Amino acid sequence: MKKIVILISGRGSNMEAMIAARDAGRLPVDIVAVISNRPAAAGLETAARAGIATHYVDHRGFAGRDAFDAALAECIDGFSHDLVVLAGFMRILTEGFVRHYEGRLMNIHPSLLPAFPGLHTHRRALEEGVRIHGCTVHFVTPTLDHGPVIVQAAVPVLDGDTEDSLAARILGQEHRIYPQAVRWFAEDRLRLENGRVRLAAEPAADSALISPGIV
Ligand code: NHR
Ligand code: GAR
Repeated sequence: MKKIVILISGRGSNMEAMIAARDAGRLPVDIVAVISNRPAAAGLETAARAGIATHYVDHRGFAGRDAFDAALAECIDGFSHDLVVLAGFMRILTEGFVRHYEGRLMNIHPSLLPAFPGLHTHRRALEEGVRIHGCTVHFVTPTLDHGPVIVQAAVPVLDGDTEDSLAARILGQEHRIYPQAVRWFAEDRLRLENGRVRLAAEPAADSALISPGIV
């Protein structure tokens, strides 16, 4: 079973969706740790209540991004793991950090990338008057919010929407697609080819029952 470390900064509802999916048998992973850059993140308590190891590495205690990222990597690498999942993690990561986890670092971003990289995506979508908005799970690369797309979900922007109503509609989709993307990783079905993510077909249900040479 693959092991994952989840990085959060706040509420942690995407983390909770993964815990729920794991508990329901829909996400075959060990969640070995939840780490926050904010000591007061509500998600740390949720994770601890679920019996998961929690840590924080407070970015305010470091002179710069390199020093923070080094301490964060040390904390992460203290746990044996296969994948690092950014779930509402709010610090931009240095190139060195990202390279260290290349191909095993995922993020969920609250827009249909490449539209609206960066912060305040719902406000900007409303300002631009787009009719379709959404969320994207991608592998993280050094260029912010530009890594290969794994899966996206779209929602309509409705008349009268506010930042909050739009965020809530999209969050419902985040909770659906992020556990799905992590499940594909856990099943070894994601491959990078020429900078694009390929999803391998689901193995046939009975393939594990047939051993080569035994008929
Ligand atoms: N790091 C790299 N190198 N590449 C990515 O694609 C990353 C990343 C770090 C985080 C998540 C991202 C998002 O989904 C993410 C993707 C934070 C900021 C930001 O501006 C922007 C995008 C994302 C996360 N953070 C401010 C900073 O100075 C702090 C903001 C705050 O603390 O509230 O780091 O949107
Ligand atoms: C989510 O909408 C996530 O996509 C977004 O923050 C929210 C976190 O919610 N991420 C970013 O904006 C990253 N910069 P959660 O803590 O309840 O999962």
